[in-house]
Amino acid sequence: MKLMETGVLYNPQSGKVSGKNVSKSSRQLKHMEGYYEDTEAFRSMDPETPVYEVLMHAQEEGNEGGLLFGTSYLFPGKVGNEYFMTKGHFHEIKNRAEYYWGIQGEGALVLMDEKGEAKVEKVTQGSLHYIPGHIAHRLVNTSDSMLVVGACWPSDAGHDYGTIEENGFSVRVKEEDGKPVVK
Ligand code: M6P
Ligand code: ZN
Repeated sequence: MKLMETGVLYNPQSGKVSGKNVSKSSRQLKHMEGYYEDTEAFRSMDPETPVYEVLMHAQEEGNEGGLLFGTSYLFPGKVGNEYFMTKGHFHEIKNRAEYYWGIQGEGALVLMDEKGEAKVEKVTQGSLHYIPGHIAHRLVNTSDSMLVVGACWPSDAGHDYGTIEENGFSVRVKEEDGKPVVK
């Protein structure tokens, strides 16, 4: 029997996923209206400023039992004193869990349950983060270089952005005296 190529490549150093069934999405500041606390600082910035990009390998999107795989690239930057972050989400099918792992850079993973109780984990190269179901998750880049984080989650999990858009996370990660603080 001949060994088959999968047609997909993963570079563990850079997190790059390429080849078959791989797509890329980009978020700029203009996609994040209302997410940052300092609305004046937000308005003074170029709306085209890149905040993060996601490479995703989707062999079977939406299927119960399937898995999705991706890498998030979060640019360094701040809006006022609040670090660049992802939108963050609960899963649409609420009990669906997810793994995140640090590939490059330094940051924070904000986790919040449905009552608004938050927990923040430090993300570094090699750190592994298990995100149980019913927990909202957001990445924050607390460094001045790119934060690269891998992810694997159930194909049917879906993204509930609405709950976060309405209520936000109960904590924010900001820079104070040159260091990240959770407030
Ligand atoms: C990870 C996964 C994706 C998610 C992406 C960006 O790669 O959790 O499902 O879409 O991060 O995060 P968000 O959807 O919150 O903007
Ligand atoms: Zn998720």
